[in-house]
Amino acid sequence: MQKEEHLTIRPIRRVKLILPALTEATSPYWRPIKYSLFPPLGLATLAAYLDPGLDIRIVDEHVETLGLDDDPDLVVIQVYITNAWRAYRIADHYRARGSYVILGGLHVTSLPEEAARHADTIFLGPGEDTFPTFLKDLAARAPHSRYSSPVRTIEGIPPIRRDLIQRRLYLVPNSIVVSRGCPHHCTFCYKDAFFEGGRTYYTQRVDQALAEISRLPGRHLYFLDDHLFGNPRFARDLFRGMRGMGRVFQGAATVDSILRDNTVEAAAAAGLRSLFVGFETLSESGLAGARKRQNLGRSYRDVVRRLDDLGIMINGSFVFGFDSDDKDVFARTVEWAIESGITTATFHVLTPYPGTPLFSEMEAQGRITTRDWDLYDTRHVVYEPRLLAPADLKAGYDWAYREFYRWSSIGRGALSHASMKHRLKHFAYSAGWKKFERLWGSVIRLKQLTQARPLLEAILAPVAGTPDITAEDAKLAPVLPVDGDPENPAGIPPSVTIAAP
Ligand code: B12
Ligand code: SF4
Repeated sequence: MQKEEHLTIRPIRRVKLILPALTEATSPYWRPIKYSLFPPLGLATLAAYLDPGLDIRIVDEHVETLGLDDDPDLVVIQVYITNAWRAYRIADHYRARGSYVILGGLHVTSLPEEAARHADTIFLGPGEDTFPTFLKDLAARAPHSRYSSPVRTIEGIPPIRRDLIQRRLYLVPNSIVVSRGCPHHCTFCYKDAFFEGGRTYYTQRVDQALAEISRLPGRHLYFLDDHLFGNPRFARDLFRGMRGMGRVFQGAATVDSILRDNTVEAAAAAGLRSLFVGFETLSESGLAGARKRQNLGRSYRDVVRRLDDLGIMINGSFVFGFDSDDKDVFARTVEWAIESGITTATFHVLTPYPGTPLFSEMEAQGRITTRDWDLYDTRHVVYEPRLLAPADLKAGYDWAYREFYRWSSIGRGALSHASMKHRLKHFAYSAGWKKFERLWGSVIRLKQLTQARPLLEAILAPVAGTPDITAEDAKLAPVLPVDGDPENPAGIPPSVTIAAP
């Protein structure tokens, strides 16, 4: 549908791209270091489509104050579920001042009608095709009120406008994504709703990904891909290309992709030093209910051992509140994580995001207890659990964090590794992440995160004997066939993943 009020659109000279802060920013859960990790990569990706001659600003409200008394001609706002209310308030404000306001991102895609009330134009799905189309329509003074992304590719996209990112405000300015989506379909995950109507998993070209990596200064990289090993051929070619670049990096992959072939060895040889792994639950029926087939029947012990042998630290993701979870789930999970030597753990309360199969199921069963999106942060209980009272689920979740990050637990976890160096790294990384909140707060206030980066790189230095597999090994690694998934013509093995970071 075309906008009726298009004649009132101002000529576009000043563009403001905003990542609003979640309401949590003022709550006791606020952890400054968590929100000073990564810059707004999605907005910097979109900025690359704007005429570089324009006055363009990216404002990330997590790390800087958002001034509201300016008059940009175009305001671009990224909406996650937890920042939705804040995003709408900012949008309403700028519309009242005559700016042309557009909203996009995950939450807009899940609930377009809700978002449309606060925007001149909304965007569903990824923006690499729709945003440039919109810019052309806007220049012709005929923008539509809604764009849905029909084309799914990130091949040949313009270089991300990293120059618009204030690197010194982030511990990890070198975040990067070389793929979009994931080959799997867990019922609680955002991704099928977000990528509906097109491919739900696709990668960059290897040469372009390597070019993007070589543009990044320094040593440390963080791949934010949902599943870095999602396409093993792509992953191994990428890691082969990265060898010799002197990088250390972190990323996320699934349980089965770690056990499947030697992609993980190729990654280690290229500089992988810590991996986010979506274990989610130790319960087979929990996994089956979440359609996390990729984890089913896999040995979590073998995953831990394999990563440990490669000197790769593990950030384990765990979800509480599946229908099979009872009061014992917290102690069972935390004990397993500590004694297995998981370096850092990310716990979540199961959260049914709108648009997901989990949300539809729960809604149909009348189990959704609130639609206050501020509470959909994986720390609050927003539905009626089966075998637990909501208060017990919340208390168990809080207990799990406290217990896992006790000094004694950190010590016990560290001691589970064979090498002294790995023990020390475990201790430093785990304690550094959770035990020095006030110190991080001061470093951030003094804008000294750049000084902390070498420390992070030192902790991520290789443990003795990181394997050095040859390019030939990587090429010959087996690629398992896939059972006729029409979304998976490249033969990507069925694997698992990752919930929210
Ligand atoms: C990095 C990250 C974070 C970082 C920082 C985010 C940042 N600075 O951007 C940190 C650690 C702070 C974080 C925190 C949280 N996160 Co987070 N995070 C991610 C992650 C892993 C990557 C985001 C990213 O950079 N993607 C790559 C870029 C290129 O894509 P993009 O940002 O989506 O942008 C594209 C499109 O969305 C679109 N687009 C976006 N905005 C707009 C606007 C317009 C106008 C247009 C045209 C297009 C458009 O165009 C872009 C290019 O295609 C995603 C998972 C994922 N794969 O996206 C989860 C994810 C976004 N996080 C999620 C959640 C739940 C959280 C937390 C609530 C979790 C928690 N318990 O702490 C918090 C709260 C965050 C908040 N501010 O509200 C969920 C969101 C679910 C939802 N329905 O909204 C996700 C999807 C993870 C998941 N699997 O569930 N997160
Ligand atoms: S494996 Fe992870 S990213 Fe993929 S669908 Fe499942 S939860 Fe989502």
